[in-house]
Amino acid sequence: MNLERIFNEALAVNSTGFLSLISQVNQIFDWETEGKSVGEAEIIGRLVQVPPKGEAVIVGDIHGDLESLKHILHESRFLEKAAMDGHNIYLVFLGDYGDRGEYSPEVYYVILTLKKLFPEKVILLQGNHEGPEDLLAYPHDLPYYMKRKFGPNGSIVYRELSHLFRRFYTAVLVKGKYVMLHGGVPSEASTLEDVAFAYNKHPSEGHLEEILWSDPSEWVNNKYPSPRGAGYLFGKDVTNKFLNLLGVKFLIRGHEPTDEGYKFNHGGKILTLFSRKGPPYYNINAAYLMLDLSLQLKTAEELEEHVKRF
Ligand SMILES: [Mn+2]
Repeated sequence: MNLERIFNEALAVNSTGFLSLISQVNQIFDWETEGKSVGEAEIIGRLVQVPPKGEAVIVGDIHGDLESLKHILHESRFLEKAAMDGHNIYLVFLGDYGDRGEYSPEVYYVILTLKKLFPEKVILLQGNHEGPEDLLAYPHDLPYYMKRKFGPNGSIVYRELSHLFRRFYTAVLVKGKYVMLHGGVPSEASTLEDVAFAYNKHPSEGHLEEILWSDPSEWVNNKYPSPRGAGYLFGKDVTNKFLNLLGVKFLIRGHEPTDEGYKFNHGGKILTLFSRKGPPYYNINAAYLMLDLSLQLKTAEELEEHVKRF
């Protein structure tokens, strides 16, 4: 399967084809259950624990920008590498695949196809645009784009896809090195299980709201209600406590538009990736990360060398 073919399929697919892909990915999530190893990764609740070896391509918000997604997959050579025997490579998406870009259905089609082709290598995280119905980002244009693409069947495709969102993972942990999630630090978390099992509770009662919605701030101690209307702005103290709890050096997240495609916060301990271009953000650059997971990176400068801007 080459890249061109996947993208052409995404443009040409009908509602039956899309529904069949959703059902195949549902089956993959049925196999990837608690306590089970998926390849070399271990599943704890909805946290994926990955051993610190091999390569990882880490992608921030795509928001319906099919061109940027194609660029990242092409430049990173993910498909070729993933098809090579014994080549250890992960492709991690930090969530927010749709909305705010007109190719939202096509982007979901591509990422689900990648999951179907390489279930052990592709990790799909949940963003606030894949959140529960009553805590969903607004505007949420995906249902509109689905109807435009599939006519009346668009609402069925949307319903099935939104059920699938709730099975996406919450976080990735690379032991001793990185934690990856969509938005921010669950400030009251005191164990790894608090993160791994956050999906069990309604976001407003547990940690999921902060994971999906929060943003780091340089001017806040502890936390302050977010102007987004959900989650918090959180300070460096909250970040340090969380990184110590998990025994990792860096938090890698998406969620926030940045002009350069990436930014660091909290003394270089948080890296934000924003991997799409175009309206409504008009950022000059977008970026993703390509990492050798075995490297012992200590400073933001060392991590920054692996950021790919475009
Ligand atoms: Mn977001």
